[in-house]
Amino acid sequence: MERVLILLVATVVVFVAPGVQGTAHLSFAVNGTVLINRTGCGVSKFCLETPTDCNPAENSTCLFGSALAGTTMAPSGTELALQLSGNSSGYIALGLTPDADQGITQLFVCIQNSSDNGRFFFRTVDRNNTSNGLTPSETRVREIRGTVTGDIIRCEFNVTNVNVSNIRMSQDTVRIILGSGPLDGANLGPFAVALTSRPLNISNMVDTAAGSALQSHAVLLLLSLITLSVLKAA
Ligand SMILES: *[C@@H]1O[C@H](CO)[C@@H](O)[C@H](O)[C@H]1NC(C)=O
Ligand SMILES: *[C@@H]1O[C@H](CO)[C@@H](O)[C@H](O)[C@H]1NC(C)=O
Ligand SMILES: *[C@@H]1O[C@H](CO)[C@@H](O)[C@H](O)[C@H]1NC(C)=O
Ligand SMILES: *[C@@H]1O[C@H](CO)[C@@H](O)[C@H](O)[C@H]1NC(C)=O
Ligand SMILES: *[C@@H]1O[C@H](CO)[C@@H](O)[C@H](O)[C@H]1NC(C)=O
Ligand SMILES: *[C@@H]1O[C@H](CO)[C@@H](O)[C@H](O)[C@H]1NC(C)=O
Ligand SMILES: *[C@@H]1O[C@H](CO)[C@@H](O)[C@H](O)[C@H]1NC(C)=O
Ligand SMILES: *[C@@H]1O[C@H](CO)[C@@H](O)[C@H](O)[C@H]1NC(C)=O
Ligand SMILES: *[C@@H]1O[C@H](CO)[C@@H](O)[C@H](O)[C@H]1NC(C)=O
Ligand SMILES: CC(=O)N[C@H]1CO[C@H](CO)[C@@H](O)[C@@H]1O
Repeated sequence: MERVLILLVATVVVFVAPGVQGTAHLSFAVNGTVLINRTGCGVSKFCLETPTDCNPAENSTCLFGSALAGTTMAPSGTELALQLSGNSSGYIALGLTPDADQGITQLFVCIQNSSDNGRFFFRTVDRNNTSNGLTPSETRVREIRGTVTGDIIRCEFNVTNVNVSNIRMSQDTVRIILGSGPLDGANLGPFAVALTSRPLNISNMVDTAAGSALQSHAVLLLLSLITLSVLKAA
């Protein structure tokens, strides 16, 4: 009986996650297609990239990350759709942290195993701000998709239960960190931060934490009112 169950489970895992490895807190999408581009940047999703404004769909040197916040607030918090694309013979990673210099960063890591034909796999780790040490975390991640083409790693995934409260209480602002590192055998080598975003509102990634989009709407309204009155006066 047990053997049958194990076989069944193994079959399901192989069916759901062809070519990828995972642990219990990770679940992979059936469809491995990964399309990452700038469509919606600054409008529906927040984008962070180096070199400035590079498009991961067009330039393989582009290290790119994006975050899109769901409109419905689940009881456990906002659901984020995250994307990551970059060139590395080891791994690229996107981190969420309230403060890049303090506490802990939740890192989502997309990896290619170059000693196994660039096989894609995925991990979650916590990065210690001070020591830069990486320890495995149990952060739940859903709908993971990943591909490796040459040294270009592309992945996207959904984080359900973004818990920044275990980093610093009662804060709904978050910074996104992008970076990369090598794979040392079975372990992640040191993480090198490439860039860090401004503070973002976690339930609305496109706005800054201070709600500047609201302000810019107000400014636009004001400008159109001024324009109208100038036109009327003329
Ligand atoms: C996978 O997703 C792509 C892009 O959304 C779509 O064109 C394709 O039909 C999907 N394939 C399967 C098997 O669902
Ligand atoms: C851009 O990416 C989105 C998914 O994030 C996809 O639906 C769309 O087809 C892509 N556009 C192009 C031109 O590849
Ligand atoms: C890709 O990015 C590199 C580095 O910024 C730049 O030199 C190159 O012109 C870009 N290529 C394209 C096709 O945009
Ligand atoms: C990609 O990274 C590798 C090292 O991992 C480097 O040799 C190569 O030049 C890079 N390619 C591009 C297009 O940046
Ligand atoms: C991933 O999260 C985004 C943003 O919350 C949501 O719109 C999308 O439906 C989610 N995708 C899946 C497959 O659940
Ligand atoms: C982070 O690393 C420092 C220095 O190694 C250590 O003292 C501290 O306990 C670590 N913090 C956490 C939260 O693991
Ligand atoms: C968030 O993390 C804290 C500390 O690890 C934990 O006590 C709390 O239950 C977590 N919240 C959720 C919604 O998972
Ligand atoms: C990478 O692939 C090699 C060869 O298959 C394997 O021995 C090693 O354990 C893999 N590394 C990881 C982190 O899975
Ligand atoms: C974050 O965005 C949400 C949804 O748009 C909004 O209700 C909230 O007031 C914002 N928080 C801050 C600190 O701007
Ligand atoms: C320099 C710095 O901000 N260190 C912080 C790193 O994170 C630990 C644990 O969260 C804090 O206690 C330190 O103050």
